[in-house]
Amino acid sequence: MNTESSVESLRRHEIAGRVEIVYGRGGLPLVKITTPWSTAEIYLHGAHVTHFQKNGEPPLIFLSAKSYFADGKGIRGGVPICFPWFGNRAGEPSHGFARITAWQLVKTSTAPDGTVTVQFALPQISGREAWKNLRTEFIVTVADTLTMELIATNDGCDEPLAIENCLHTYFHVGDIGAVSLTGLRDAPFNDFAAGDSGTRNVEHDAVLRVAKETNRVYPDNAATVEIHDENLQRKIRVEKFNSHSTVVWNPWTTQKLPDDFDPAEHQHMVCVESGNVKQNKISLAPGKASALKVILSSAPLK
Ligand code: TA6
Repeated sequence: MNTESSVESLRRHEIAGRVEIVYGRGGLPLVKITTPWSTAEIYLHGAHVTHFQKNGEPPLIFLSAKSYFADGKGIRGGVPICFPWFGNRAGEPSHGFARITAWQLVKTSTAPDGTVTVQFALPQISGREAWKNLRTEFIVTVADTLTMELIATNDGCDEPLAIENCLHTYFHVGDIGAVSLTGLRDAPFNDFAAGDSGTRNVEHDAVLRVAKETNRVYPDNAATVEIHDENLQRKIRVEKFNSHSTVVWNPWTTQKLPDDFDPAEHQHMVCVESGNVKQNKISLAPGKASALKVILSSAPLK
C-alpha cells in the first residue's frame, strides 16, 4: 500500500456532506459518497466501486459477504477493473493487476446539484516496465445514475500497447430465477461455461434467463443491456460507450471459485460486463487514448 493512500493524507479530498475518507474493511482507505439521490463507496484498492444505492431502493451493486479486502487480492463483487488484460495469464493475476493495486486519489469535486465526481490514477508499478508508457485514469460520477470511465493513454512514442479493458460489474438481484436480460437477442456469443473453451452460439429468445452456470463473451457487441428483476420490481440499464464486448456471467453453484464467494450467493447476483476483451482487444498507438464508459441507471419495472 503506498503512503499516499493512508487516510490521514487523503482527508484533504473530503467535501462536507458529500465525500468522506475512512478506513474501510481490511483497513483499506475508502471514499464514501453521499448525494441527494444516492450513496456510493469506492476503495482506493483497485479503484474498486463496492457500493451504489439509490435512496429508497435496494443496492444496485452486489458485494460478496465473504470478499477479501487485502493487498494482492481482488474484491469479490462491485466493479472490478479488469485491466490491462482480461482473463487468466500464466504466472499473472487473473484479469490484470489494476484491481489489486492501490490507485491514487487525484481529485474529488461536487456540482451545485450535489453530483459527486471522483478521479483516480493508476500508479506506475515497479517491475511492470512493459507498461511504463501506460497512463490510466478512472473517473466515477455519482448522482441518480453511476457513470464510470476508464481512460488509458499510451504516453510512449514508438510502440503500440496491446490492452484489454473491462468493467466487470456485479449487479444485485432479488432472485436470479426471477431475472431476465434484454438486449442480447440474436447476438452471437462464445460460451465459456462449465469448461467450454468458447463454442460459438447464438440464441433467438426475446430475453436471456440464467438458470445454470453462465459465462458468455459477446464479441463485437455494444448493446445496451437491461436487467429486469421481477422480484425487486426494478430494471437496471447498462449503457456502454466504446465497449465492443459484452460479458454475462453467473457461476451458479458449479463454477469453482475461491472462498471469497458463497455458492448460495449466485442467487443474488449477475455480472453484465462492458469492455474490449479477447478479439476486441485494443492496440493503443503511441500518443493515443481509449476511454471506456458505462452508465448505470435504474427504474421501476412497470
Ligand atoms: O467475466 C467472467 C470471468 O472471466 C469468469 O470466467 C470468472 O472467472 C469471473 O470472470 C471471475 O474471475 P475472478 O478472477 O474475479 O474470479
